[in-house]
Amino acid sequence: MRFDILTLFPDFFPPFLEEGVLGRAVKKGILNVRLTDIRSFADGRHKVTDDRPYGGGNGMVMKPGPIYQALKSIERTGDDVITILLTPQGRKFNQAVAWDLAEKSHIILICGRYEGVDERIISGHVDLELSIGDYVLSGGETAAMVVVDAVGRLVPGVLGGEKSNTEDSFEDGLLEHPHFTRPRNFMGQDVPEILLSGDHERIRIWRRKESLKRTLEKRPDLLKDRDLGEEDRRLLKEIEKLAEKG
Ligand code: 6GU
Repeated sequence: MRFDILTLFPDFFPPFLEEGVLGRAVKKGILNVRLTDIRSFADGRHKVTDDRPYGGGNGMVMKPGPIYQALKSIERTGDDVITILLTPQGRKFNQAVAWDLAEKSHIILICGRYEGVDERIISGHVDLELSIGDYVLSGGETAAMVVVDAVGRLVPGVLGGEKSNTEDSFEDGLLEHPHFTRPRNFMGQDVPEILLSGDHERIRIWRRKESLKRTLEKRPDLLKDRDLGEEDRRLLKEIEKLAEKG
């Protein structure tokens, strides 16, 4: 999969693209990430990329010209290309959006700055506006990293021999069960006995129940309007009974 990132701050990205799971996928060529400095497409000696808003007001607006020229410089590969603007006004990014994007052959990410991008870029040259949450970032760069990470790891081969992503939090709409590793006793706290039992079926059920319990406690919104299977409904009843007893 190819990503093109259009940004005023290309230097933010290399360390992020060199480490860990993504770094390995980039080295292997499974992910191809290119950086384009929007400023290099600005005119004049001063390479100005923003300007005051028509109509007055605070803040600067990213000029359409440099972004347009930067977009034009990108060779489109494959027939499934999407151009995305990272902006707090966009559709909220989540795991379902990540899966949709993982189907694309080529994703072009434009990093906006908070004050905004000239509307004619959005209306004429952007397929999708994405936000990573309801808070304010000073630019779309960190959001672009979030999207490259979440989408990139869904591309076949990126996770390599490690566990598949199907067990991750959110993949089935629930939070993950707790995890433990050695030592068996840490500062007076023991690993739950059942995890040492070797009884895979009981462990599976215990994990599912913990997963439901956590989701109920921390993210009840994830359980709303969700069709649960018979086992999940039974486990939830048990959880509720335990809670009543206090
Ligand atoms: Cl994509 N950009 C900015 N500037 N702020 C954000 C955001 C994006 N998502 C949440 N806040």
